[in-house]
Amino acid sequence: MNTIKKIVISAASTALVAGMAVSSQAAEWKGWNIHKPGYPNTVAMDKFADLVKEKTGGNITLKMFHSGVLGNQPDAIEQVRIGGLAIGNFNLGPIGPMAAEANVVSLPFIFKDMGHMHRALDGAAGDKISAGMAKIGLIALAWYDSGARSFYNSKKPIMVPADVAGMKVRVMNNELYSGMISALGGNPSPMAFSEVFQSLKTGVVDGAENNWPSYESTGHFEVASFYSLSQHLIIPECVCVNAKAYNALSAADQKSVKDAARESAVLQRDLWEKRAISSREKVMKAGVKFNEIPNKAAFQAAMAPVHTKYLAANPNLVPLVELIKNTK
Ligand code: GTR
Repeated sequence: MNTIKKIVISAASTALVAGMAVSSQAAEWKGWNIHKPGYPNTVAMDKFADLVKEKTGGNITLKMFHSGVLGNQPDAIEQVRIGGLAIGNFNLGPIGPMAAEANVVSLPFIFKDMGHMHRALDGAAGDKISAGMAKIGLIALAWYDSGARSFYNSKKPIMVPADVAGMKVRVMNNELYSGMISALGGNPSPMAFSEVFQSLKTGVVDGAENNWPSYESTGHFEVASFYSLSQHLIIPECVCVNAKAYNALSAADQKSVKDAARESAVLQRDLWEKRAISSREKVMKAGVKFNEIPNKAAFQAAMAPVHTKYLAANPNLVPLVELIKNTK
């Protein structure tokens, strides 16, 4: 064996030994979160980190990075998939283009209300969605709430679908959302969350859509003061872990991590309910011009082609959509 080969082999075996040593030592995980301090998800993810350390007896420590400082959401999802990051609190919206089963929650009006979404996600449909996410390297440890998303803009109240016609509306990265805005005659503009404030302010877009807490925490209400209660999307969120990192844990540590995520979800859902009310109150006090939508069925009908087109292209997802619709 020549010297170079020997050096390479001995370096490789040293690395292997080092790798084994690392896996039997404490693991240090990094976690991604898009929201600011004080937001329900931020508080819950910090709690999750504390619980992970406590329940695994320090075998795993999780350092959370909030406010999207580690990058935008689609990139962070990719990072957790490939293991550059261990953990993320993700909205299922931007996961949908990567995991077909997860995309069904992004069909407008698929859930009747929050209760329906909870029953579906905590039941058989949730299991199928989790299985689809596992196939792309993401283990969903628990589901967080994200309320219902409604339209807001800087121009006028949206009362009927035709009011969206001609409006430039920011959407998250997912063709279903672009299709949804196009179905209303608007111009969809997929964009990272962090860019929306400036884009609304400078008129690059006229509007966007989100739940009360995000509308408030981002300051979007200051630059887009018409909020119209369309509630067209109820998208759950996950606490997701890189599959390899999770599968490498002992059964006991896996259980601890899962239990920690579930406990944090109980806290998140409770904080969410309160924050949805306080955020709404805050923006209303600040002078937001709010309107209910008298005929939501008109929006549902206008967006129906999004379902038809998607299911025609993905017939294998029809049973999952039916399962969700039939969840009592
Ligand atoms: C929020 C959600 C974020 C992000 C954001 C957006 O409601 O919690 O994860 O998806 O919406 O619109 O980009």
